[in-house]
Amino acid sequence: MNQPPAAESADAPIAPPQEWGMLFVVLGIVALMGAFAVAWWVISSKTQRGPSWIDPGQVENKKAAQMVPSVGWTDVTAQAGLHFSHQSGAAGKKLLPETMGSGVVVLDIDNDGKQDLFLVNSCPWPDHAGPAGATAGPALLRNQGDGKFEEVGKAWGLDRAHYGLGACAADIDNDGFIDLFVTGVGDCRLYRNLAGKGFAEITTKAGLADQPVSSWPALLPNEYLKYREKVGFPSSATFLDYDLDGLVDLFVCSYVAWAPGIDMGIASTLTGDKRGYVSPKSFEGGQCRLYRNLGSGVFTEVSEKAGIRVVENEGIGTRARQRNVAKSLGVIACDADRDGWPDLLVANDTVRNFFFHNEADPQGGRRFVEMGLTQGAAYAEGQARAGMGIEFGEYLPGKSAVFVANFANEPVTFLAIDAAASPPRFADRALAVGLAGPGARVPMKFGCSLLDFDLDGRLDLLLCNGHLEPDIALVQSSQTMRQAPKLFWNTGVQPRVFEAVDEGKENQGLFEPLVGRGSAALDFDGDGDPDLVLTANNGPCRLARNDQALGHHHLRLMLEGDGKRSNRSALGAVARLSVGGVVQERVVAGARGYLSQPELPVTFGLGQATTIDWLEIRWPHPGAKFERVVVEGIDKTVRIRQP
Ligand SMILES: [Ca+2]
Ligand SMILES: [Ca+2]
Ligand SMILES: [Ca+2]
Ligand SMILES: [Ca+2]
Repeated sequence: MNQPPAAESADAPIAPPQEWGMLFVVLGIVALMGAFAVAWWVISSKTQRGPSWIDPGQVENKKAAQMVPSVGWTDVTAQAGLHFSHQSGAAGKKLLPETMGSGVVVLDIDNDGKQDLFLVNSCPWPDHAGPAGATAGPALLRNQGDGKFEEVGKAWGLDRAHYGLGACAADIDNDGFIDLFVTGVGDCRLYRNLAGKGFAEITTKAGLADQPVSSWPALLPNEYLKYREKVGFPSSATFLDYDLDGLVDLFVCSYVAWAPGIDMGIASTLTGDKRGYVSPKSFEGGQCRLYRNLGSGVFTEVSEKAGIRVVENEGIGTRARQRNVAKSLGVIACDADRDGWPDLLVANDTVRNFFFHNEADPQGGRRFVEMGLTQGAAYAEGQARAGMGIEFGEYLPGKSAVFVANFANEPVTFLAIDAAASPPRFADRALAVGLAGPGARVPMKFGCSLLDFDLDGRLDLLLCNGHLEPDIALVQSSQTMRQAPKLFWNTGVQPRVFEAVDEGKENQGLFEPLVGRGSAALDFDGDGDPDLVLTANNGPCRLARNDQALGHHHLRLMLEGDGKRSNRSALGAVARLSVGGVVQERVVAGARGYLSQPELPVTFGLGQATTIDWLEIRWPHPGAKFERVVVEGIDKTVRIRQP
């Protein structure tokens, strides 16, 4: 840095007292000149370097930034036997669903303690479908425990193709085996796990087949592009037990009011000559759905009654039309105010985000009240952003936040939660915590996952990125179709909590650019550290192995509800662990991020510590309190059943 001239005045000879007045004037002028010089330097260096963005905090947290661990990540996709490649069906028509897929769910299909994978697939449009049966379906990959997965989709009855987007998993009937829900354009599917031996589709039997999320007529190849009846367009979905009756219920996001004919009827261009993908702004909104699990294998829609439908009046007075607001892509169930009842946060694309507060329904049972606007969750910096994936977790001891992955050149939304306020309040502090700088702002973000990759006890943040327009680089210099994922290490130091991890050679297995969409953390190799599976749009998925060798210890918990008071998957359970006097909190939440769900077991990083102070668990049932649990030893996964 240039030394301002003012510094040179320190070398001037000491003046006699009577000349001090004059000296001060001279010093003042010199100091002013110095200040101008510094200002000029700052301005000119900004213009020379191009970016108009200065990332505050980068300097003040320099010490923490220098400590960012580089653990090494290896791309083990091929050697682990993952040969899945997503098929978007894109063939030049530029239909919106092509840009979106797809998600991944981590689940243990056979209760052997090893985490398996379900990768959602889309499919070709009717005019490019080819011979029946030629289209690749989704992939179900069983973890063999030797670092490899075997494809069991066909044997397990999960190989039927459809235009799939997202998925989520939980034990819907409390029989001890995890079940699966898959969203798709006009075709959602619910699969029951047959005692760890296969899946049976029960969409119709469960009452979900005739629902708005599942409407899609048989389409003729030469006519479907003219079809203008609205087609169910769900995206992310999650199971949660919103009324804590021990049965997991189902929340399904809805993107926009879409049909091929509506899409094709809207003019859109990126480069001026060819058709481009239509912005979600050009479509009407959709409506998220909540289905209550009745316990008899049937789900019933309770969206209206439970306050899930969000509308705005278009027009004034009696002639006003109620318009659906939702353009939802991500959902997270989290107990924002820590009253034991799970709330919902929904990331919307180009419109305000929703905060559904779980309250007692005066008519009995539970309901949600959408209060994003009054509680500070709707906007960031007063603006609606293009929200995609959403996450929730503890970023500093005792402090939790909601993270939203947004569009290219928009910061990550970081909503710090004031849980003490009733109802809870949210404040966007992305700038302060380091998630508004270029590394987090420039990429086109879809997936987001919180994971403690270095097992130091603090949750770090992964963003999975990729554009949707193959030609984007022609019109935007900051963008490319394939983009590198970003990983932010949690420094544990305020205000700037997150520092980017170096994308050097030893980390290339993670940071190699892809057209990223979903992301999910899992410990696939059983060594205790979280690995990552990333999905790509119209391309192969990636399994990145975490090669950390920091000597940090861990404790993993596989929680299981009793299936009576609490749901068997323990969705909504909270575990707290104290190590060295610092308390960490982890929640079992179901779906997280974009169209995806990570493993259900929770990981506590213990750093250098070899013993824990205590562990306590709060099971998800009304009036539950934290209860101490004794665990012998560390560096292992412990299965804990609700007593
Ligand atoms: Ca089951
Ligand atoms: Ca329930
Ligand atoms: Ca960490
Ligand atoms: Ca691992």
